[in-house]
Amino acid sequence: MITAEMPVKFERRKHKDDTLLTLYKNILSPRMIEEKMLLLLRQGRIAKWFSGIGQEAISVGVATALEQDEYILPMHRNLGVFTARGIPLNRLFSQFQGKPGGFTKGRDRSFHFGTQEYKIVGMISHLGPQMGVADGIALANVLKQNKKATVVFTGDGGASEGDFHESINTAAVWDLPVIFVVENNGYGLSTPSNEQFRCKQFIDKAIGYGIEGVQVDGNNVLKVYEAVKKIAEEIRENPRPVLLECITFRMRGHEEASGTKYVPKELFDIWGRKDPVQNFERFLLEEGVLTEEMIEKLRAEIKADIEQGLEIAFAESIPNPDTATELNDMYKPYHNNGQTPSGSKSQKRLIDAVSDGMRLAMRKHPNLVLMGQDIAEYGGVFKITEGFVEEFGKARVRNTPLCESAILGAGFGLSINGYKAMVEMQFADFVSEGITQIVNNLAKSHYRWGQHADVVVRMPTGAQVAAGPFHSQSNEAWFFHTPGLKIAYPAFPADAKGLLLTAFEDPNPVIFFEHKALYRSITEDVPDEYYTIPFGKARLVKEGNDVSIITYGLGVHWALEILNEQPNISADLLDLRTLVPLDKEAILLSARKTGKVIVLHEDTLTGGIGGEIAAMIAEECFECLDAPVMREGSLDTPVPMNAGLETNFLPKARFKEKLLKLLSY
Ligand SMILES: Cc1ncc(C[n+]2csc(CCOP(=O)(O)OP(=O)(O)O)c2C)c(N)n1
Repeated sequence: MITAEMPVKFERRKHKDDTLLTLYKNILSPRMIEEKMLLLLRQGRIAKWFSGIGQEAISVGVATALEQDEYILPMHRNLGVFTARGIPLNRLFSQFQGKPGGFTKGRDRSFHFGTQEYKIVGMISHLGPQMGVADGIALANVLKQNKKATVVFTGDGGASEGDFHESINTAAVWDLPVIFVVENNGYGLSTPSNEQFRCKQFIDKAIGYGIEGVQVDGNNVLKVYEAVKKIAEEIRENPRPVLLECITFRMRGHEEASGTKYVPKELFDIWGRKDPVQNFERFLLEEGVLTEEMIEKLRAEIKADIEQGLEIAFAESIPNPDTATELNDMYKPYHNNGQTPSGSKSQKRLIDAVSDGMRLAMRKHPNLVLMGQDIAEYGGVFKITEGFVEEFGKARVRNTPLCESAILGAGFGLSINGYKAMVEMQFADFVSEGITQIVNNLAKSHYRWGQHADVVVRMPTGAQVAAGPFHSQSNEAWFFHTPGLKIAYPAFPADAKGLLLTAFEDPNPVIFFEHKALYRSITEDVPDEYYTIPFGKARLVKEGNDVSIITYGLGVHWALEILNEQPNISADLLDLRTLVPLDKEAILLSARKTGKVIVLHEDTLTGGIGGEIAAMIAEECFECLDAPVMREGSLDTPVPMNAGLETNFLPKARFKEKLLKLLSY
């Protein structure tokens, strides 16, 4: 095991001068930028800084060893990745300052950005989710058979997150060519290693995943470079993940404002002697590769570059915020008018329509990959993908290990690398295991750095199946409240097929709800051909004058049942079909016509979508209302299993009462 006491030892081997000088230049640059940043910080000219001083050999060794078009997923101490990839400094500095010349239009901070141009996918603050994204990027490379490696970084602290386990395990099972670089720097914020993990070293963890683990001196740029070069060469040819542990030390605080009081002073002395830049410089001088004059010249060049970059970035003005641009940038532009199918139709249950839609989508989009637990030979727990492996093969119809976060992350990674992904949640309830990937990665990336997430998350949802609190939840409101997602929730088989095909065409993330109680209970004629139904267009299932019932999913069928029982009620029954985008126009049109509105949903009442719709109606057409907008939803409890309790929980009976109350208002 490499320890703090061991000196940094370089071996020349067969490295050419050019290689050594490139490494030197690449490692000197981030050090000099950081020194400048610390100065600017003290002058109050920049706000926050996460320092990678002392760890530069890792970023630089990795980025220099890889091919320029291989994806790197760095973290917050990897400035050297960005500089070694050749990003112009003015753009980096603009990014650090939240200026438009950066990569996020001022929307995200220092290293929180990606760029397809430089094949870098920057982090989200949550750290671990990066690793699942790397899996997806690597999977796309495997499917393209392009012999590319991918590198993702994590700190030792981040490695305590479940994502570390999920992603490495998935990469192992799928033989994905990913190098998981663990920067073991002794601390996660203030928490020392012995309070973070119990193993002696991270390469021991590799054994548990059945993969190779390699440990290197993370302060030795040559060792990191050699290790990455060798591993990358191997895994390009023979795809598999490798865990690369780099032993290093964080020479400054977690971020500059947080200080280093909790770190014993002697550690700084020991590691100060192992400085990755000075030691490498000394070695190159001894080898005669570098001279003092060359160092001076190079330093002057880098300094001039930094000054020039800063000048441009500081001079850049920040335009006034434009609300329309902010909102428009939430999604990659996509428009769909839908088609009216004219060919043959066959009777289909909702489940058959979903299956049919997915099969047609797989035929239409050769870059669409399906992922989910037990979806391959077994056909999924609802048998929706039965027979898919035979037609599309196992590469595109993938059983996943039991891990939602890594797979949702992989969906995003596939999208970054040119694919479309479908992730099936075995039950919508289980999405909570992968929530960060949806609400922080899929939903936010287009707004943050212009990267769309072409991922459909299929969600078998809902109650009335006596399945208890963890197989029955309605959780659409979790996503409704998250800008950046689209949400479809069909109530009929033909809608399910058309909306699903739209979801696969749309390059944005779509959360697609399928009600389990409707899977096999509703049958109708469904067009056999390929067709799409535009999002954001509600459907008037019944037309009337006295009241508007606004609902979706199972609620549509409850309302229909009651209206069929009571033909004297003249109601508009509006099935929203998609919750995001929401068909405001149709809602308001109906509300204005009838003057009485009730919103019904299966989800629990408090904080449900009904509240939003009721508020919108109150705000926009108060004058045309003859009664307060009413809502009915499930009780504010978990979904109980016992059928009697479940019926009591669900809003159907209460809805009927409330509807009659509203009519008599
Ligand atoms: C999910 C999550 N929890 C907590 C944090 C706050 N946080 C940011 S960095 C950090 C420590 C990370 O330590 P490590 O992964 O070892 O990286 P290092 O900072 O040492 O490079 C913590 C706790 C976070 N960003 N995300």
